[in-house]
Parts: sequence; C-alpha cells; structure tokens
Amino acid sequence: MSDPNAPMYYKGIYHIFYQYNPKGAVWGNIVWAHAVSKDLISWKILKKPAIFPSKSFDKYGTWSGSGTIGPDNKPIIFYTGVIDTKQTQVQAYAVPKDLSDPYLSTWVRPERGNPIAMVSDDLGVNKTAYRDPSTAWLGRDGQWRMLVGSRWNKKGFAVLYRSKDFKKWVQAKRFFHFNSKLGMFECPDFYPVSISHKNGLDNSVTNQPVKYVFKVSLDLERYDYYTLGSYNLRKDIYVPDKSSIEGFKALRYDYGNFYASKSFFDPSKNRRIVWGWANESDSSADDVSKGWSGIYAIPRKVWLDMPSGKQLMQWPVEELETLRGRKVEMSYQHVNKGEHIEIKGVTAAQADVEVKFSFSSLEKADKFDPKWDKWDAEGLCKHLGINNHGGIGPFGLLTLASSKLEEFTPVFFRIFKTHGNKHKVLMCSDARSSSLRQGDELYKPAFGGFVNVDMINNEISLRSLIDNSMIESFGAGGRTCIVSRVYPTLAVKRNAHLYVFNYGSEPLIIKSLNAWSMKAAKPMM
Ligand code: DQQ
Repeated sequence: MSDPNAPMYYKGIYHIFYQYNPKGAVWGNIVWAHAVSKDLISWKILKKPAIFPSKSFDKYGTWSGSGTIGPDNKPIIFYTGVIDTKQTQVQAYAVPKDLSDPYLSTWVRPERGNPIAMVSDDLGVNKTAYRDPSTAWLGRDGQWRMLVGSRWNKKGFAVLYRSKDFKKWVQAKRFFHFNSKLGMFECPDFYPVSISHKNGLDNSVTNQPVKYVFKVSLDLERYDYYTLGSYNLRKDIYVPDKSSIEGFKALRYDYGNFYASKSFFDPSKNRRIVWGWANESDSSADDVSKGWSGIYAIPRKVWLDMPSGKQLMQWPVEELETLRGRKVEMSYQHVNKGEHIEIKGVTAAQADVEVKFSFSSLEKADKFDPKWDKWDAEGLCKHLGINNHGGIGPFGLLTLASSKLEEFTPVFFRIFKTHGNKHKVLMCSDARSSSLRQGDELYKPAFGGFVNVDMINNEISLRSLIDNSMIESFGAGGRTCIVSRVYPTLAVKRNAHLYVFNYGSEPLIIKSLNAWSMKAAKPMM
C-alpha cells in the first residue's frame, strides 16, 4: 500500500481508501482499496476495491484523490485516472452506489460527467504530471473549489477548479499557488485551522478567525512540507505568511518517513486528522518475501500552535489509548552521564512511552557552533550522533534495543545555547545502529528536526510509539514528529528492550515516565 486516499467520516463510520497493489508487494496495478472503522483502531478491510481501472477515463490507473462531504451532505470522491500508456492523467469522480449501505462498499463512476477535468492547452502543465485532486470546499460565493497538483519542468502548481453545481468544473485562470523551484506538487491539501482553539474545522468554514495550511508532497525529496498563510478571496489564491518558509526548508508534518498525507475533518469529535504513509526502508526483494510493504502512521490530530501561530502540532488520536495494556511508571529517577536504565515490564517491541525529562540546570548546554549552520537538523543528527557527548544530552530513549546493544534506535534530544540565554533543541531518530544487516539492503537514515520550544522549567517531553519496524516519536507535545522504519535482527519481539539513556554531562532527571505494553488491534467484525 502507498498513499492514503479520501479519509472521511460519514454517518458513524470512518473510511480510509488506499493506493494498493492487489497483485504484489511492490507498487503497481494500483486500485483504491477500502477499509472502514468505528473508532480508527479496529478496521475492516472490504473485499472489493472501491475504485479500480476499468473505465475509459481510468483504464491505465486509478491514482490518488480525496473525499468531500459535498452538496446535500453526500460523500463524493475525486481521483486521478490514467487514460493511456503515456500516463496522461485526468480527474474523475466516484459516488457511493447506495447511501444506506453503512460501509459504502460499492462506488460508481458514472460515464456522464466523467472525467471532470483534463489538461487544457492553455494550462501550461505536463499531462503526465497532473493529479491528486484535493478535498473540495465551498466558497462564500456559493461556488465549490478544489485543487489539482501539477508541474511544468521545475515549477510546481496547484491548479484551482470551481463549480457551481459540483458537476461542471471550470479551471481558474490563476494558479491557486505555485513555486518555480519545487517540482511536482503531489497530493496538495488545503484547510483552515483555528487561531483560537484546538478543534478542527470543516474545509468550508467561513465564520471564524482562521489561518490556512497548504501542504504539498514534494516528489523531488519525497517529504510532506507545509506553510501557514492566508487565503486571498478576491484573487482566489493562497498566500504563505512571510514568516512561513516555503520549499525544502519548510516545516514538515514529520521529519522522518511520512509521505503523501491527507487530512480530513472529523465532525464527531470536532478535530482534524492527518493520515500519512510510511514506506519500507528495506529492499524490494525483502518486500516480496514479506508479502507486503507500506504502512500508515497512527492517525494524528492536528491543530495550530498557539499563541505563536507559527507551526502545527500533532498528537496520536486518543483512541489509540484503548490499546494500552500493562503499565510501568517511574518518577524522579536520575540518569547520570553514560548511564542507561532499562524500562522493564513492557513489551518493548510494541509499546507506547511517554516521558517528561528535566534538568536541575541548563548551564552546561554547549554553545551552538555557527559552523553547524551549514547543516539542517538531519545533517546535524548524523554529524553528532549519540557518541559525541555534550553538556545537555544526547538523552532520550534507546528503542528496539538488543540485550547487549548490538542493535538499537536512539530517539533523543540535544540542547544547545544560542544568543541571549535562548536554547536550540535538536531531536533525532537515528536508524544507523538499528540493525546488524549491512550494505544496501536497508536504508538506515539519521532523521532529525529542530524543536521550537522554550525550555520552561528545564523540561521537555517525548512520546514514542514503538511497533516492531515502526517508531513514531512526538517531541515536546507534538511540536516535532519523526517516523523511523527499522528492521532489527536481534531486537525482535520478546528480545527487544527499551532504555532511557543520558550521554550528556548534566545528570538527567526522568520527571515522569509512563510506558504501556500495547495490545494488537483487532479487526472490526
Ligand atoms: N502516488 C500516486 C499518485 C501520487 C503519488 C500513485 C504519491 O497519484 O502523486 O500511486 O505517492
């Protein structure tokens, strides 16, 4: 499986569709597989794919798209159809056959009205780079709008379409947003976030103060980047805030393995949820022998950080906590330099760990070396690793560790001093020591992101969700998130261990630690 498609909530049921190869464990023969759930935890995979290549407008591919709860509160899907062997792409729609079927298990793609959009000669984009329609939103003028991602050479575009009746879609003259250097805009997502509360908002909301998020999956780097900005209604364009950097240095939902994400508004709990795809980091041959590849990160609630308004915050949906089993607790435990303390009593291969770290003082924090400015966070994580011991840190968790530490994936922070008594916080999830397997078989990156946080009370929190080959970490309450995929050979199942470590000279205080063994989710019956 690859991209999540059209996540939505309709009459008590969550739907997730996904790019899926029914014939093999690597990308190809893509259909829209479909799963349903009542709680985002227990899922039922429906037997029949919802959409599969068969129509004149999608014979050669049914690629990514989005869901909208459209006019009369009816769900509708927009997706990309590939119409020939040259990979020409068009946008099409699908609707549920029977709205009284609770799982909406059959979707129809009427000949009438399909495709809804094709590359026109004046558009100036590449026909083979024209895809991934977004969720639609209703403007104040009563017209619906949606976006299609595209490219021309190095220029990336979000093409805007408008419709008065949700049937006939007209391409707007102006691009909704573009950037001349970023290449293909895959899977664009555009939505409002409240500037006064953490609740999510429907894409069409107009009656409250909001900021807008514009997310693109940049094919050149294969990461999901977003900016925060405003929606210029007069010109019908998106304008990123001056303070919101765009491009390959932009903010990311996740500084690890997380791509082609999609968000949706969940009216049952008034929240916005983001789904992202974590691809494998092993080889295609491994995938073929496993018989599968690709998983989704735990769905995350997403909201705007306040009062800064400068970034998003993310947190695993609360329903995940229903899988928590046996709990282990610690508080006010000191970890001196060079020590690691084992968290015993949890199933370390499947665990949810929440830790609050603190220090008596941050005096010993090393100065942030101006030479390091040439690196991004990932480069710095790689450069410093955990063996380069500092004043404050590295400290954090050693996840999926073997008993003699032949294998482990450290998730950790390092804290530096910058100007005027401020601190710079680096968060890393370093897969380089995750597996004894060597060579090109595994991609073992040291992922990293900076955490824009004031070290109030000299404290910082970390939550890691560990699940065999997946480590999802949330720094400082969801300010910086990193997914790593790892393939240990020894630290497997019962032989996996979990430690807290401190390699900085200032003693670390585990102010509180709660770790739970996680139960496997049961399929929905
Ligand atoms: N995957 C889909 C495309 C999309 C890409 C095809 C992103 O629609 O652009 O499987 O991973």
